[in-house]
Amino acid sequence: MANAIRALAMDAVEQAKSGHPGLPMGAADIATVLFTRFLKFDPADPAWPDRDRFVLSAGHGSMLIYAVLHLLGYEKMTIEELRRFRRLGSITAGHPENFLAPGVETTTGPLGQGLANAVGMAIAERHLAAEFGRDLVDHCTYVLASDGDLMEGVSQEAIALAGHLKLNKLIVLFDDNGISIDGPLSLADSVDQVKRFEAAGWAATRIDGHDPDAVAFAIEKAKLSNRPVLIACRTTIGFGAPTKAGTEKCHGSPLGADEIAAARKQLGWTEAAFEIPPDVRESWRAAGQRSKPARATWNQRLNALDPERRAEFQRRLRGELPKERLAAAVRAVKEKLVAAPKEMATRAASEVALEALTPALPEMIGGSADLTGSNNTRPKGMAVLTAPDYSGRFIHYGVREHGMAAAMNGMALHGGIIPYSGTFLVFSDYCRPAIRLAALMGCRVIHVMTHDSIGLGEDGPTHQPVEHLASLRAMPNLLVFRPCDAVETVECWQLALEAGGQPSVLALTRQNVPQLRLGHDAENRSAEGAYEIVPSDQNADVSLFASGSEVSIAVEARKFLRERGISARVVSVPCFELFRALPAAARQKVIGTASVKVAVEAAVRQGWDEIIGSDGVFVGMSTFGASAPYKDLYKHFGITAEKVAEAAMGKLKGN
Ligand SMILES: Cc1ncc(C[n+]2csc(CCOP(=O)(O)OP(=O)(O)O)c2C)c(N)n1
Repeated sequence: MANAIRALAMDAVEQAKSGHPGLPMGAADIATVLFTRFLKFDPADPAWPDRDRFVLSAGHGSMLIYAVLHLLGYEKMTIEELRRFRRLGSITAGHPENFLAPGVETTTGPLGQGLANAVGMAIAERHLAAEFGRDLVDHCTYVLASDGDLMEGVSQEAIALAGHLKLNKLIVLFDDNGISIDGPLSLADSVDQVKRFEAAGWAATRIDGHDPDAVAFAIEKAKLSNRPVLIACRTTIGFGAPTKAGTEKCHGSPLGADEIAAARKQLGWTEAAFEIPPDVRESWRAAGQRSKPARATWNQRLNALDPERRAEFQRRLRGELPKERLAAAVRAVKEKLVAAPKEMATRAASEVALEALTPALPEMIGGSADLTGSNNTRPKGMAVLTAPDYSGRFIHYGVREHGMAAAMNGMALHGGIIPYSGTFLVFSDYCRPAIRLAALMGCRVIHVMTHDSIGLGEDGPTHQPVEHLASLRAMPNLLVFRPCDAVETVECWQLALEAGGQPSVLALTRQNVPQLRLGHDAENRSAEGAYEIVPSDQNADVSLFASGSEVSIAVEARKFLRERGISARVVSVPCFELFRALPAAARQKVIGTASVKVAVEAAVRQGWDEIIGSDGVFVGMSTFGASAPYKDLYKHFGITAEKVAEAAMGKLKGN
């Protein structure tokens, strides 16, 4: 049965003239034992909520999972798809993409991410089991990880968090083949992975990955563990390839016709390319049916539930929001803010929003990378998720931004949870690889990123984001929100939650900002991404565009201009991506017809030209910041109402 995986991997890579045969051939025995004896799943319902999760963290070995899904009888993974490996329009992409192939739990390829996603999946499982009971939620998360996965820094964050939280239903099978692209691992690494995992609170063992009984015994034992488990499986990369096995030569290129023919001989595999002997196919198909009874009894348990509870569980798993509860919470906060307008930091406004949103949406699981008090992500009364009690809804991720962001992806992919978390905006760089995958996969994860400009003040340029907004805005399918006051902050939270298939970043201030939205708006004015927050008295000479804390500066500049007989309007731009999604005419209406367009943002100009044009005036940053009280910094860098007004007047004169 394992040779079927090997043959399909060799054949598909050969046909595509590209791909990675080494890992599937080396890990075929491990995968066969796992999928045919342990993994709980049903090809007839790849989204069954209580299935075990399998994450191929080493995504370059994609042919392993494609072969397995095909052999098990996943309907969409046909032999034609395997023949079309890595071709445009196939579901067999170069690296596994969860949104293409049912049975693929997460998109992997960037090493280390899958392992860290799996930690999030395992957290989600424990949390939902605590909430809904083990009758409904009781499954394992398995990972196949390679040397590369374990060398990546994010793996350290992930395993440390998993060990700390005692995620005992997380089992990592390490394809311990001692080979990476450059050659033997000894060129670059001498870590004892068993000791490393043990030091992080895992149970760890070393076995022969080509001995099915040893693999089975280790998994059986792992299932009884009270800690997460590493099973280091010693394997030979490219097992079966006569001259290339055990070397980097079979890692990432087709073996070639001669080597494949010789491998077939060595493995005793007489079938033609892409053909599977009937008895082997039958055995695989039978393995695919193993968990049918388990799914049937699970369905019975689900149907026996109190209808309200069942509906809530199903709503959560579908990722559907409780629309009325959400709308009521948003309305209540907006009314409260308008009744007693306050100057406050948008990070504090976010906490006010969370105090209303999190009771209304039990699926929201918060957290912070050791900046809880600064990010304001833990509303009063939100219990901490801990190893003794997984029912808590706040996660202390530790100083592990990358691991946090990747775990959040895993939680969102698991389903039933909307993860949100916190760190400083400048450390979005530390989360970026995981945010990128969230954007690619369409995961609803919400990153609260505070201290969003030089406005954080004394901590200085190491902590002051300058290029981060532009770089995040450059990422497809990511929503970057930068609300200007408390009311916009609540609106942006609502939009982030409602964005089902998109991750969001909420860039929030450390410093206080005035409340600019003083009347109650039933509708969400931030929803169009940009809107006129202060109109001009007459036809505008100047349009002032700004985001976040700089909107109030633009409003001041408008007054300044008015005193000089110049009429200006102010447009708040809380979200470029939503604005860009408007029809051209609507966009044009917001941009307006004033001859002078000025944008103000305490960050670099990049991106603003799509609103103000290349002849527009930009007031912002072009260097790193500095360490000083924030008001001094705004003056020093010329981001003040006077400077904005002067820039507008200068341009008007030039006209
Ligand atoms: C973050 C990241 N860096 C680099 C790569 C490119 N890459 C793909 S596989 C690999 C290493 C291969 O070694 P190993 O993980 O041991 O896999 P094996 O050779 O055993 O298949 C590298 C560097 C990647 N996919 N992701």
